Amino acid sequence: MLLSGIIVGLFLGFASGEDGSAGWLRYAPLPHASSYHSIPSSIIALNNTKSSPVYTAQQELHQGIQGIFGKTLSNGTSTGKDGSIIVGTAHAYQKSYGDFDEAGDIEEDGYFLSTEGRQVLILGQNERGALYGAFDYLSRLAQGKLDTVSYVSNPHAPIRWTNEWDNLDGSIERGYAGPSIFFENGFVTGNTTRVAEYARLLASIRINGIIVNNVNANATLLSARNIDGLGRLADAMRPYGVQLGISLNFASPQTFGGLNTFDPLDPTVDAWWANITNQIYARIPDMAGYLVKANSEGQPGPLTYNRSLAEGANMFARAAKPHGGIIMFRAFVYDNHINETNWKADRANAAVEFFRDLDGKFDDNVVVQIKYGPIDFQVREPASPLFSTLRNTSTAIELQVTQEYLGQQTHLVYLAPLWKEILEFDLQADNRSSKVKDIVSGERFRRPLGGSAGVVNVGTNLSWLGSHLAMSNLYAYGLLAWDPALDAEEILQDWIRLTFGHDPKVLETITDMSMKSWPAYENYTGNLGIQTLTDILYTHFGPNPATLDNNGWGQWTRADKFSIGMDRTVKNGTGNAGQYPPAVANVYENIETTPDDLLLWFHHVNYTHRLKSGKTVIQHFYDSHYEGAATAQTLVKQWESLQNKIDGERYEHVLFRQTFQAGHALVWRDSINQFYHNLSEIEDQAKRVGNHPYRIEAEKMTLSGYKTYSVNPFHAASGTTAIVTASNSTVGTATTNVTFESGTYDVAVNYFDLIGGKSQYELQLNNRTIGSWTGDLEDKLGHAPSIYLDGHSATRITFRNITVVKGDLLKISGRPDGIEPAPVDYVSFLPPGIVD
Ligand code: GCV
Repeated sequence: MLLSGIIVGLFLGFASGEDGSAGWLRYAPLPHASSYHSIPSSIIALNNTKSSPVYTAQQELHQGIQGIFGKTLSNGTSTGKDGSIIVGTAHAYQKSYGDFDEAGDIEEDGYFLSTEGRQVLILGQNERGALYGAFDYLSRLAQGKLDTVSYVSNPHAPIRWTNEWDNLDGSIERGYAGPSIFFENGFVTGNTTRVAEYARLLASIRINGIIVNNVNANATLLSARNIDGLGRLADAMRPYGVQLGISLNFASPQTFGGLNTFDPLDPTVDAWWANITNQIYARIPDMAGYLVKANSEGQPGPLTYNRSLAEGANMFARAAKPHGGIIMFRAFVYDNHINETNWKADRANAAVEFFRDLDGKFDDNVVVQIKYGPIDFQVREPASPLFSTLRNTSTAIELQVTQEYLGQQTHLVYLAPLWKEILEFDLQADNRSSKVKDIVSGERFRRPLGGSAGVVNVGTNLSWLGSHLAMSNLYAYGLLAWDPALDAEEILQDWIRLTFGHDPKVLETITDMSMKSWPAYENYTGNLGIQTLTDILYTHFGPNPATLDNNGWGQWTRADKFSIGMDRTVKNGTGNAGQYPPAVANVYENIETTPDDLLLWFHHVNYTHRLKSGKTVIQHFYDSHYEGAATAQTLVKQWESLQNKIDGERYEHVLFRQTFQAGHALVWRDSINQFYHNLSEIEDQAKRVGNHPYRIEAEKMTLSGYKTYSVNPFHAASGTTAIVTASNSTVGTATTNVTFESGTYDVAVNYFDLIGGKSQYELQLNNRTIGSWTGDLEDKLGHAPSIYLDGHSATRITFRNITVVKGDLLKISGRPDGIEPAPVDYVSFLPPGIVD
């Protein structure tokens, strides 16, 4: 073994502040680095062309070993290979040194890594594979995994892409980390530094393609200036083996090209696409391909001309084929004007209905890209039945790293366990093992192409995703795209060691926080398969269950006074269960065999229906919202236990978000419980819902310059009412005498923080200032903000350990700003251990 050493008492040093821009590629010094012997002394790179991923690998190895061990390596020569790291393609190695046993086992993009003997061998099937091997080796070193290894690693699937929903004006649809790194003011950005850094991060998790612009695509991307700009992006990414791809607007020949049609069977349209594709490939010969969203959510497509979706996809396929380009054609096609009064109508049926008859009709360079569930990145969905419907078509799974419906990076939700449930789900096509992961790899139905697309939406924020902890999702996405059999917790722990160091307490704490984060979020947002009960008509962030119904979007819950859930059975409902192969269909058709966590996805039941746990549906709703929100409170304490073990900058950043999450989880809990309590009129057996003994409602205080305000939706405010300043220029005050017993309390204020103003608040007890703050969360959090008092803007600030004397005068002063009228909902006096 070339490297040896014993790791004792691993405590990693860190810089006093880290901005997160290095992600997991920090190459922080390994504790006791000097005790390691036999660190390689040189690197032999088998290609020294600067744009080559092998050259990049060499640079990365220099940087990594310098950082981890403080050792400067020399560039070796092919003759003196003892003590060297040899990195390059297997082919180049064979030319210089002769054959090696594993050569035949390495597949496209794969690599061989060996630390046996007197050299380290990192040999890729291609140059990109060599770079992946170098990153893998460095990851092992950085984690102190210094055991001798010798293995081949091959990808599970050839397509491992990210999708970025970046608009040309620099905004990002469903992006929560600042503006685009790719575009600004209608054009490709002039500065590609961050693009190269992003490609580096992605290469280290073996992602090989990025679609750089929004699927809701702007045709002006195809201007000569932008094509040249795309070329610069591709140039920046090429040394990392990451290929560029773009989203296309189906109507481009007409809206941008000046033709009078975009009919895919019109020869002039065909010629137009061939011509523009040739121009793009002339600038970017290794472009990955195109992504197309057609006839979905108002986007143009072939259906306008009564052409099939396959005819539309194949038009692009013909244009890209001579260049080796791939067409990712999205299955996210549905009618968003369906009618809820029709019991049989169901958006979840759309993908299979649109694509079923097209199976086998796509050209062989087309891949149908399918969102993991039948609706849209909800907190829980069953696997899309389209995966098992398309047997003669290549498919890919679309996952979302950006947390559109999952807290928008202000709530910690580690997503690998969710993705694993889908990837490992066995659709049992033809009663044979048909796991989603093996379908999208191409293996199950013997398709030549397949893989994954992860919607990431990084921004210019130095932390990439706006939250340091959210980066575990990007890391996990890449590793699962490479090997979906990996364990979600093991992936997480590698990421933690690389991102935060080796302290066992740090490892244990962030593991625990992350692993319970998805169940907690599901518990306080939407459980039993009812979907994330967010506001689907506005920002997709806070609670608003009523918005899921009574509109054409088809994310219905069908909740009424007595019952809830979508009946998707064949015998009585929309028939969606029947879209699955029989073995799975039978499970979902039958209420007894449907797992509780998908009960309301497939069945419409009374609130008093008993779950397998013996609880009623409504009591389960109440209880799990309380449980989930309680877990969110513990995340703050867990994070605080890491103070001094994490650098100050990242510690404070995460603490701020965890504190926000804890407050917003309470907003979710109370809002959802209040909504269903109001609708069903069924009491919470534990008498918690609507009963808050530690609160003082702002509207019950003595108001001066403040007035009461009925919040919409009603359940977003405690007692349905808040207070707002009477004008947008006068300070308001709300006062009352505290009736709680004297003692020490955490004093929490729930208020609403709107975009469009930065109100200032002061909280006093007997003219003693307890705290003051500004309503400026829109600057501190990247989530989509709201201009209303609602479940998105509702938030909490807490002042801890306040000495209170019964009868003290409580006073809140609010200075409005802009459109924000310093809104306040309530004040809680929380005895130790109570959260209300
Ligand atoms: C890019 C959902 C999102 C949209 C997104 C769309 C899609 O509807 O809310 O923002 O558009 O999915 O995936 O195309």
